[in-house]
Amino acid sequence: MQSSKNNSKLVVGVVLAVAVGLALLIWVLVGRSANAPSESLETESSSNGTSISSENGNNADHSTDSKTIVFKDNGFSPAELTVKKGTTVVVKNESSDSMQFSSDDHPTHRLNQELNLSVLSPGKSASFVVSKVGEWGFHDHLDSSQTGTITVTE
Ligand SMILES: [Cu+2]
Repeated sequence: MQSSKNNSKLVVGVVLAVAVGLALLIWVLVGRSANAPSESLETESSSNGTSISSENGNNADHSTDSKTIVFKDNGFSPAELTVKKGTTVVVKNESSDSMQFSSDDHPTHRLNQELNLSVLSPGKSASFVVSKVGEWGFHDHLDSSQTGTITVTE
């Protein structure tokens, strides 16, 4: 009798354990499948959100990838520059005189007019974005002996 009681207790215990195990398993599975879409939605939406903003940020960073040409009393530095199409080229006047960054040819500046900037006093800078692939000569319009070349690639 005692052993059968113990056996039935054991059986009840095993059944309970299995039932609890199954319940846990179902809970986990249901929880996962229920969580999975919402999680992926959340990550999708958040990754979309962040990817859009970060892509925009990155694209902005990439598209506003910028190179600087410094103009000093001894000329342009660098005088020869290769950049990708879409690059912003910043021209900074660190010389002691005003200068005017201009496309060749002097004095008409028609080779690539996107390079033409207005006069920069000492310490000032300005920029332009290159969109035309090619090799473009430039000069300081106020001292046309100062020259350089921007090569724009795809
Ligand atoms: Cu000129």
